[in-house]
Amino acid sequence: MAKEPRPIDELTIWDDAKAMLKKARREGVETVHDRLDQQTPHCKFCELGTTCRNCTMGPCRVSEKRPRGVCGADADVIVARNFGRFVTGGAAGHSDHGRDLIEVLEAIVEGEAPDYKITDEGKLFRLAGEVGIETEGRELMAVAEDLMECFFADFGSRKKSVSLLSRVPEVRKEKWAKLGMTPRGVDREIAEMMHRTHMGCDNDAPNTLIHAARTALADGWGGSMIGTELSDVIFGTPTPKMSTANLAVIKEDKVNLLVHGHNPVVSEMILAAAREPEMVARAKELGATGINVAGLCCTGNELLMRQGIPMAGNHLMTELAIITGAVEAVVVDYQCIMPSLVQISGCYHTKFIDTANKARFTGAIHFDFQPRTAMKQAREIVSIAIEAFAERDAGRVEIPGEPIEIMTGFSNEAVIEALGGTLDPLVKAIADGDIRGAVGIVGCNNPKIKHDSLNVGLTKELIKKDILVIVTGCVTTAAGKAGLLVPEAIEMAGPGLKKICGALGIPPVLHYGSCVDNSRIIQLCAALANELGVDISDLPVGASSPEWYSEKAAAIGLYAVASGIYTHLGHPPNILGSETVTNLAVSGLEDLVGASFFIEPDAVKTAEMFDERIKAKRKGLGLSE
Ligand code: NFS
Ligand code: SF4
Repeated sequence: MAKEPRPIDELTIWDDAKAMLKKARREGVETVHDRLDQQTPHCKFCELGTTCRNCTMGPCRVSEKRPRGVCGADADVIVARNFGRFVTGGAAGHSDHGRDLIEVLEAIVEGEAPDYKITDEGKLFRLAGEVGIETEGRELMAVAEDLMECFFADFGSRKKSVSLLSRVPEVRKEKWAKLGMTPRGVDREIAEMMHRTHMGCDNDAPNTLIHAARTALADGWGGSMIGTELSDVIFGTPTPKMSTANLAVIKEDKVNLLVHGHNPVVSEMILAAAREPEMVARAKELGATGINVAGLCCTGNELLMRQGIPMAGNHLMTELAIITGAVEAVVVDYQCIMPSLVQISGCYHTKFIDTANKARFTGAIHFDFQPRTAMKQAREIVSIAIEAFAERDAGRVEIPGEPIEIMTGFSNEAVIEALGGTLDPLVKAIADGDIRGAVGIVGCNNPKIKHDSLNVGLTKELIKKDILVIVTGCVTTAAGKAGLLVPEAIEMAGPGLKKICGALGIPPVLHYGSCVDNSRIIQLCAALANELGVDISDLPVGASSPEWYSEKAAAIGLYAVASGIYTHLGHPPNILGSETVTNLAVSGLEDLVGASFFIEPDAVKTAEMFDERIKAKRKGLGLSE
């Protein structure tokens, strides 16, 4: 018998989402929430992490009654292997995205990418200097070529450590070296994890977890960081600007094109094509007043940070955006794109267009998007969106609410510039206790958690306690819709943050970019630690992914912890079937790397935990409250 659907009020905190969920039910459109209902209760073994499918002597499910798989692996080994592969999936996703940026840089250097250029030359030279490339008196393209080679080599097997470890405090690097946690090459760590977790290899759970941390570090200080830095080089380093968020950024009178996925290589070109006068003219011929490019998820964050495009929504809004009936096209690259979007697009006039050979969707219009032909392909894609406007059924259009203002564009470069060129004012504000500490709230939505309730709840609790919040990824839209990303949000903050952010004219919650841009946060932590001459684990900082769902979020969480940052998760990964693994994650890692995970589903309690931690760290640094 089919279950009763859960009441819409329990699914999300947002009015725009509720309106579209009602419309979905009215129009018989199935959403992620309906499918979660169909899938629950989940398999207990899988939830605990105690299922193994790594060979065909199995699959095996271990429990107290049957404690070992056919090969003899126990729960500790199985859980550690599963978690190791889970984290590795995330590291692979981020890092392969990073590699795509290196390939665009390569195409620029070789003159094979006429539509892309090096936008931030200064940053390219700075980066080259950081990784030991000679820059003095050299041509831009010669340096770019060396940088490209250096970053490609970071993926391989010939280095002792990835190059941007140059940013990490020495004490931290020594810790990693001692533990065998130094990330050597991105692809190497990923491949080694697959090797270790083959039947009959790494059968010691803590040892597997150390390598999981090494793989995650290869993502954070390698693949992701390269992704962020080269995106800045190619598309420009973000600077503060205003924009808007929620479903009302979709415009009834315009051709609406949503970009979804992660890679700015695609979405930047789509935006450029949509801004061309010929394109706009054609849209007007069909009765629209223009073309509106809006963002979903992380590629939305990329364009928001650099170009100020509006954000239609985060992960759990992606289906609902199409349900407005006003979206002409959804253009995707890869990651976090629910395959259900193809079916939902099919319920409306919406064209679903995929652009990556490594992320194809059955039923989609496919483009093999290449740097060499990018602009030509982008024009074709935008044209498909424009022509779809004629097919829109006005009777089915419903766009809820009004857009909310947000401030974006806080790269480290922009922050340091706003501070007058150095970190000193930030250090002083922390020392004075105006900013008691900082927490990065990052990551996803998960239909198991009331949409954005924790993302927003935790952010509000922390700023009340004068803890600066930095957001990326899907938390961005959450914070934005809650009115937390504007300077006026200081009214919701404690007195210290109110004073400092008020003086600088910035919000108490800073938007730092997409999920790969979490590398900006660890870079800032490293810079602060270096400035103070301490380890990252000595800083009054934390990280949180309250509503996480993805392998990438697990990789981010683990590289944060391994970098020395105390990290909160709103719900546990599938590791609870092993006491060894669970204990290591929530306490044992503290002894090894000076930080651990903590799991807490309540926003107020989580904020208290961070408060305690920050108090202790401030004390450790000799700072008063
Ligand atoms: Ni991050 Fe971006 Fe969103 Fe989560 Fe997905 S879009 S990489 S994984 S869901 S924040
Ligand atoms: Fe079972 Fe061992 Fe094979 Fe896993 S590796 S499926 S536990 S026999």
